[in-house]
Amino acid sequence: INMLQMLRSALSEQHLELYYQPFIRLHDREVVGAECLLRWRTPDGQFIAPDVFIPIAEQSGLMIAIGEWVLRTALNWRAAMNGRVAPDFRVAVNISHAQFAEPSFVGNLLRILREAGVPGYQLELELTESVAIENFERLKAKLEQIQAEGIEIAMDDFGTGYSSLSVLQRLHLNRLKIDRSFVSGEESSGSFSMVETIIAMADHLQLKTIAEGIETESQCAALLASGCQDGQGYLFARPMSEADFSSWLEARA
Ligand code: G
Ligand code: G
Ligand code: NA
Ligand code: MN
Repeated sequence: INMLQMLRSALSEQHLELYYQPFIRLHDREVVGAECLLRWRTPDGQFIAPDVFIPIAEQSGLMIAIGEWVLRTALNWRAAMNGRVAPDFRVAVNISHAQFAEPSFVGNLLRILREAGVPGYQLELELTESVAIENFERLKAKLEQIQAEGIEIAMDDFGTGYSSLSVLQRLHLNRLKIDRSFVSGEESSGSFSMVETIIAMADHLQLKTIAEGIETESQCAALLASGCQDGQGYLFARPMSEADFSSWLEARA
C-alpha cells in the first residue's frame, strides 16, 4: 500500500487534523488570528509532516479535496471561536499552487465560506510566490474576486521566491509574511537588514506585515523597532491542536 492510498484513506477516515498557531500583534501582544497547519496522524499515532505528504497530494490531484477539507474545517473552527476572540480575529489558510490554479477554486472557496457562515474578513489566504507563474491577468482577476468578499491575501515565505517587485506592485495584496530565514538571521546582522528592507517595501506598497519564526525576545524587539505589525513563532506559541489552542487562549485571559 503506497503513501497516496494511505493519504486518501486518511482523508476519508478523518485522520487529518488542523493545528493552529496564533498571530500576535507585536506592540500589545494581543492575539489577532491564527494560521492553520495540516497534520496527518497515522493509526499508530505518528505524525507525518505536511512537507512530506503535500507534494504527493499535489501530484495526484488529491490536494483539491484535501484543500477543501482544510478550508471547511478552518472556517467551522473560526465560527466556533465567536465570542472567545475579537470579531476581526482571522484564520489563515495555506493554499497550494495546484489548488489555487484550479478553475473551480474561487467558486468552491466562496461556497464553503457561505456554508460556514463566516464573513470574508475573518479569512486570510496564504499564497506563495509560485502563484505568480499563472497568467498575470487571470491571477489578478482571481485575487480581485476573492478580495471583493473581504478575504485578505498574504504572500507567504516572502523573500525566498522569485517574484519581481513589479509583480508585487501590480497585484493588490494585503500582507507580506516575512520568511523565518530572515528573522532568525537577526544575530548575524546581514540578514536582519533584509527584514528592514522588506518592511520598508511593504510600507511603500501599503501592505501589512507579519514575521514568522520569532523565537526570541530580541528578535521580537528588533521587528517591533523596524515597524513590523504582527508576528508568529515559538516565542509566543507552537502550532497547537484545537483543544490546546482553546486552553492556551483561556490561560492568557
Ligand atoms: O508546521 P509546518 O511543518 O506545518 O508546515 C510545513 C509546511 O506545510 C509549510 O510550508 C506550510 O505552509 C505547509 N502547510 C501546512 N498546512 C498546509 C495546508 O493546509 N495547505 C497547504 N497547501 N500547505 C500547508
Ligand atoms: O511555510 P509556512 O510559513 O506556511 O510554514 C510555517 C512553518 O513554520 C510551519 O512548519 C511551522 O510549524 C513552522 N514554525 C512556526 N513557528 C516557528 C518558529 O518559531 N520556529 C521555527 N523554526 N519554525 C516555526
Ligand atoms: Na503559511
Ligand atoms: Mn511561511
